[in-house]
Amino acid sequence: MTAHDYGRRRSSGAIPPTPHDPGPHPSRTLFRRGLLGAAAAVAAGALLLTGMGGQAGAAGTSLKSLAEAKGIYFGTALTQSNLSNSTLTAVASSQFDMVTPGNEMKWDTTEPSNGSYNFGPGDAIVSYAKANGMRVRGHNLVWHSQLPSWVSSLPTSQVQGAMEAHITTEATHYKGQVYSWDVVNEPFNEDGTLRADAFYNAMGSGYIADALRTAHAADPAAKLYLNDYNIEGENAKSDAMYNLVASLKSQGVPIDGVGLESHFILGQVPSTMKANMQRFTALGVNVAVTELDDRIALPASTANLAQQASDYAAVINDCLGVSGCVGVSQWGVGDADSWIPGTFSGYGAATMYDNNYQPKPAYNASVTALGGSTATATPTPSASASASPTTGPTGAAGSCKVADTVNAWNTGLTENITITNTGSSTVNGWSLAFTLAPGQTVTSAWNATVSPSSGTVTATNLSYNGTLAPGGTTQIGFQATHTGNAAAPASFALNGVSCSAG
Ligand code: 9MR
Repeated sequence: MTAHDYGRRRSSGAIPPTPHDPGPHPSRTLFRRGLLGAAAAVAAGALLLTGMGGQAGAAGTSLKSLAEAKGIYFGTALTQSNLSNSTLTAVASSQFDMVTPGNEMKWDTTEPSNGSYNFGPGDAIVSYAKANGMRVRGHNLVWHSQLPSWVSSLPTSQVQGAMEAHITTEATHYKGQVYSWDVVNEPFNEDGTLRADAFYNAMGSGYIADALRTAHAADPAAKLYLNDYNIEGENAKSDAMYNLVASLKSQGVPIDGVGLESHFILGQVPSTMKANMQRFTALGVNVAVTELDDRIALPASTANLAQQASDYAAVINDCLGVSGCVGVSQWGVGDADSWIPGTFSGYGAATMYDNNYQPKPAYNASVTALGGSTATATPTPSASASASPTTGPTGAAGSCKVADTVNAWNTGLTENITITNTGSSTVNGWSLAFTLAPGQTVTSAWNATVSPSSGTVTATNLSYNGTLAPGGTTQIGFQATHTGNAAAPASFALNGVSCSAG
């Protein structure tokens, strides 16, 4: 297996008939119900979340709050070294509610020599997740890669014992702390045969059922997954996974879900992804998009970023369209921490956030797919620079309207502002002027720059939300301290034209 296999386009030939949509999956219904309270809690906790967020971190438009309102989660992968990057973690904690450790729970880290365990790095990820109200996808227990050489050097008669001990020890250590486990990772070759790795060579195909049973015994509450790449659409490899899951279910082996890694190449999200997910859920298991990214041949053009936005929206819509798709996780937070450039020479820009952790068009498209609203964004290859205002709305006063909401606590507040162009001309670059109540001082803002920090201030568009078509809206916000007066501004003016309220 080479890294270049990830996201390889598969032929859609020789596809078996797709089972019908199974309708609402019981576990999904339960999940949705269980989250109603959680979604309300997130809304109530808006101040906290925006305080940690910074850019594009408004709770009202965060990926996680929108996802939770739809009954799914939105996750990311984090490595231990990511935790010391405060720009990265500000985005992670404000936007995502599920964490997959990038490397810290893999065998080479957790049991580098036989019987000698190291859970420190994995524990650090779990602590971060807990501190930020996020759940954890345990990743992973059994995998041919990042496997210490002592395992593959064992006599075949000792591999089963080593595998069971590893699973039992790790799953027991994290019992009650992980939402799910990728129990077996990437078991298949591209043609749908099982990989002849140390586990298969020692135990044959039965190692998979044995691993699942062992994990279930150690942590009966964890959702147990098989995870693989190039099984997103219908093809020989996903057929093999389908047949394996059907067989495991018929034998009563504990399996709860299938993870579709989803390392895509730009423009190649399979058209059969939704139907493929539906056939898995019809077997009585959940599915999840576990490692989403969408790589682009660099440099990424405006058109590439627009295509990536459409790819992200397609994946999210596919998940939302399948009862039993429990969530979507991106592999990494932003382009700067993505594995892609290090593995696929000449490729990158594979995530929703650019190298400076500014949201890209794929972020806006994801928000929209989740039912939120963002700017009428013009995709741009460089999402970090501010554009300067150029022309304002033509026409008289009343060609803009502004709705704002203040959430205040004793010494602080957050304010979310929705700007709508009610005129008949496109606004290309805008600044919104308003006066803060005495004692209010802006400490951070999202989707706009705000300056100065008190008195009469101006919020200016960023590069990705400067264009407002007629009827178009954009949402911005800021966090401020106050000294007792948390009142909203009395009026707003867009490019010098005063706006109506609403
Ligand atoms: O993101 C991980 C990267 O840091 C490692 O170098 C790499 C080594 O295999 O594994 C990456 O994560 C992989 C994940 O565990 C399984 N699916 C593919 C991911 C990307 O390689």
